[in-house]
Amino acid sequence: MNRNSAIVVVDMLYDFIDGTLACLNAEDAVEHTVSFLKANENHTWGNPPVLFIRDCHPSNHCSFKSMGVDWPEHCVEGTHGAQIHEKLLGFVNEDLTFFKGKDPSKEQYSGAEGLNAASQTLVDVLNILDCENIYVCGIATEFCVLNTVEDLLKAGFAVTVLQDCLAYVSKDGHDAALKEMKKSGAKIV
Ligand code: VGL
Ligand code: ZN
Repeated sequence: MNRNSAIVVVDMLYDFIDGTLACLNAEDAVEHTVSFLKANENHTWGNPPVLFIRDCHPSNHCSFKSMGVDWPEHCVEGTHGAQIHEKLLGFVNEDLTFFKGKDPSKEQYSGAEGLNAASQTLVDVLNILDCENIYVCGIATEFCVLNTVEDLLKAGFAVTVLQDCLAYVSKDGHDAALKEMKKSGAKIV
């Protein structure tokens, strides 16, 4: 990690950890993420920016089974399930928090489609902060992590995926997504 590095934490939200869409390895992924964040504080040049992605849906979101599609209701705006895990709260900065999935008619798996409170995108803010090397962790490997990583690579960032800091819907899906990200140019560590 150097002064041009940043860490992106994708959807480490209660519904994906122990809620309606609880993913495999989620509690361990949170623990490993906290360890990684703590181990990377207080460099000689300061702390790396930590950017959080938050899935955040209206109750009539198009991805819900009640609407005839894929997922149980999850990360409904204002509910406990949509909150970031408490162990990570000390690292959260409002300006570096990006919400996606608010439009009821659109599925948005990629963190790159999210916006912060000032309507900036993840890529806007990474560029403003002069970050080139992006460390990515979060949930779920084969959906939001995969899509976020692919978009960051397309935008020209060097991406490192922290595999101990991932949780997933299925182990096979996780393994396939890691292969795909590696093929696209991400470093898996
Ligand atoms: C996600 C399913 C539905 C994710 C979000 O964060 O990977 N998966 N919404
Ligand atoms: Zn969602």
